[in-house]
Amino acid sequence: FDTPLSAAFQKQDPAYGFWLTIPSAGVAKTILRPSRGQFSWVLIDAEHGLINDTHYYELVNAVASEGASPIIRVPWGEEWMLKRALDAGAQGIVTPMCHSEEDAKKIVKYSKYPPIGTRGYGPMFAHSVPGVFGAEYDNNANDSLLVVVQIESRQGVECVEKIAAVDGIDILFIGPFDLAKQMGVQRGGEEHEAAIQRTLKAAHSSGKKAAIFCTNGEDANNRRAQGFDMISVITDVGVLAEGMLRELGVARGQ
Ligand code: 3PY
Repeated sequence: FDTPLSAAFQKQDPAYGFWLTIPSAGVAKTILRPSRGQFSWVLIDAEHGLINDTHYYELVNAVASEGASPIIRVPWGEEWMLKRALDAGAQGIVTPMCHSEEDAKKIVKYSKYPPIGTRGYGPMFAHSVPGVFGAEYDNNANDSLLVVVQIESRQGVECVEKIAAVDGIDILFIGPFDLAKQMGVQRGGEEHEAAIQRTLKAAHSSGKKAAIFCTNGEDANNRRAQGFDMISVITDVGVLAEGMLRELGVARGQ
């Protein structure tokens, strides 16, 4: 089954998405509707921000009903956290702080139904999410739901080739903010950028996709030129604050 995100991977362009941190279906739809398919995915962020698992059902449905893939970032790589996000109908799961090959294997195990993994059975709402799966969910979940791990630490980068090679890992997602903090280097500095480029190369060498978080269109455009497959352009709160302040500046004649 193709989700909007996996379909976007088949085009020449990167798959663009944005970060949702406000638990509001209205916010998600307000952005997605006028974008008319230009965003193929939305990251529903339950690691940081205001979203928790009681919001998943409504947000997943809002995103899917606008033709984009709902991707949930769980707070941590715990089996029950992945299970609840998948059961709500997420088409992909992002797990933060993958530091090792063992971490990556564990995430795959938790994300897949037996015999591949140990995911418990109870997809309460996943069948009814608008769009792709319907009654075919059970038979296609293992193959079609994307397993994404974040590379955002020195340990993660040091074994990123091994992480990329793990069967069942689909996408390496760079968290540039945490990466800088965890490495103890400056964001945008030489060491930081080298770690990003190593991760991009490792993903592609293993036939996997590389994703990155950006904070504005210019940043995203640079990453597009470097060959990233999946790019988060901006966050809901970022665009709200910047847009409001920009227009206030215009109103003041600045
Ligand atoms: C990071 O930049 O650390 C992220 O995980 C994106 O929020």
